[in-house]
Amino acid sequence: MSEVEVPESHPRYDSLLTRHRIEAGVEKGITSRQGLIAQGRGEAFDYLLGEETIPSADAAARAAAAHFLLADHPVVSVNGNVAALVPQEVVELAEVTGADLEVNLFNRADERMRAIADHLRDHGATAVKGLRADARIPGLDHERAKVDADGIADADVVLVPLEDGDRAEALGAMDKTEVVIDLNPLSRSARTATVPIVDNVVRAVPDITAHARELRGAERDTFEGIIADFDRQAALDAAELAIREGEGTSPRKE
Ligand code: PTJ
Repeated sequence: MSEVEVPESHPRYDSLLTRHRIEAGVEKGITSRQGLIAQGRGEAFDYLLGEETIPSADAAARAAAAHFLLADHPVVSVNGNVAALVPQEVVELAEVTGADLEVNLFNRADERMRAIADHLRDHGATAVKGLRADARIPGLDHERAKVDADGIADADVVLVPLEDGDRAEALGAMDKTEVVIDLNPLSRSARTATVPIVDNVVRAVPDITAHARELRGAERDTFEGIIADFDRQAALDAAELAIREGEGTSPRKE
């Protein structure tokens, strides 16, 4: 037994653990109640994907790692769901790639911003941005526009997991390279991203880190080659096919 009262051999163990973490996040004031709804939506797509990283998502994670390692200033944007599901993993990704961590919320509240920053520090983060909010993303009229001048506003590459389409488009308009993790290949954020990773954050974030560890120290040409070879439309199409037809996925877990 671990965090949840079911054995790891249970066919729905990963899914139950993920649900439990989101519930615990809500109880701790880290995750919004809307985060529960987002989780349910993501879970449905993940079920259809076979709850595994399909090859096109792994290729996208590798391209994401190459972008991060080539960047002057990469930033990982963290919301309430990400903080609850993968706090340790985003800290590790930031460490391996030299990225900043910035809290950015759709349902922004000072208390929740601080709770998330503290939670990330409890998991080893040394610096967490987002609380200063001294810059704005142009063209957005909701709370997600609030960013740090020396964080997302200054970044050339931004990882935006579980994003809403508005900010994805606004960041794209600022000429930033956007890596999006979203289980829905039809979502506006996935369709806007430079690199859409159609996978669960619980698998995708460690996958980017693993690729970054392997690629660290490689020549610039290697990163540029991986980026040039990645076909974002093919990745979206492969994910949609996998969801519609179970193409390339393991039998779905009941
Ligand atoms: O913490 P906040 O205030 O910033 O709010 C965060 C949420 C997620 C509530 C907010 O951004 C939101 O409402 O998002 P949406 O519009 O519901 O979009 C969430 C997207 O993420 C959907 O396309 C889901 O399929 C997808 N998704 C949900 N869970 C996961 C996921 N994608 C990857 N991994 C997941 N675990």
